[in-house]
Amino acid sequence: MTFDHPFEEGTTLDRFIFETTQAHPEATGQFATLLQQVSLAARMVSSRVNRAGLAGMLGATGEVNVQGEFVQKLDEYANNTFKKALEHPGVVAAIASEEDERPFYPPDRFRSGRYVFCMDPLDGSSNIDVNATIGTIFAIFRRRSPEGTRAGMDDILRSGRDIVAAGYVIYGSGTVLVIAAGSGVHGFTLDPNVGEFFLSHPDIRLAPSARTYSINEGYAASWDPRLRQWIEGLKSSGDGWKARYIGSLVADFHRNLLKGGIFLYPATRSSPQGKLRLLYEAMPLAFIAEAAGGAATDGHRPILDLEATALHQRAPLFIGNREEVAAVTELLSQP
Ligand code: AHM
Ligand code: MG
Repeated sequence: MTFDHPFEEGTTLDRFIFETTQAHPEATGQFATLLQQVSLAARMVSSRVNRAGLAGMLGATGEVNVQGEFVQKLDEYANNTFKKALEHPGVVAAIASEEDERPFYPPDRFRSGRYVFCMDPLDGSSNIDVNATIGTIFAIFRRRSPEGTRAGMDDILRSGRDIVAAGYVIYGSGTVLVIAAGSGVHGFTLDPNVGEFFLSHPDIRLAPSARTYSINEGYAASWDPRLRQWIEGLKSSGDGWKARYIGSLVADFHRNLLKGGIFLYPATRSSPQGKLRLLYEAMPLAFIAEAAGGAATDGHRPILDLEATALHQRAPLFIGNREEVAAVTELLSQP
């Protein structure tokens, strides 16, 4: 999707969606509705994340909270909220979620729409208890089977090149929604008083050079020795490299996207395929990285060239500035 005039800061997400989809007369409105529902779910999760400490205290005893609802774990809440927002308007055919073993299909009373939504509803779950930044990551595919019929695995297990849009929401000191839908990468910040996202980061391009590396160095002993050497090289280069690792992929990626950097989650001895999931962590962020002028590989091939063969498949991930991603990939691809 492209548009022929730049958006100004302060444009609402709603207006952005309206203008970008209106430029496509063939659009049915499903994509616009899908994004609006994503925005709604993100605002609901954001609100819950901000109250989590309180809700958690009351919920720890298995009590009901002040609203009389049973307190759910935040990741379950996020999972259910996104599914609830997306199941009824006739825009999705299937939802694949990190939280669900099997895909979710909209109940028969709703129309099965055009898009497949793959998500990690609350990434960085180990950060929940300590109030550090967490987020939602998603990729959107167009289904292969006809609309109105029940979708199947064939609609979900796809090549990263089939992604039509991807995005993430970070719930940090502010809530930011970043979206790539074919017209560049744009970031919107939630104004909690208005309850709307406003364009705050138009046309994000990766900073031209990287000086931040993000990797869990606690596992260094079990990395490929060539990777260990490469990281040691950065540290001893005197070029001003900094290590930054939040332990929330979405937050580490966001920082590197805005400031320049490389995030690495390599294979380790105990996880030969790394830890991160291909369909709803690596692929969407790879789509965004490429759209912002960066790159992402599994150490051998571009992430977007991979084909998912299982819902919860893992892949090593090297993502960020092109030059650094290319250097690591070249290194690891050697026999
Ligand atoms: P999650 O989806 O269960 O939260 O796990 C994925 C998270 C990523 O956000 C993060 O990059 C990674 O796990 C951190 O793992 P580690 O603690 O092994 O460094
Ligand atoms: Mg995750």
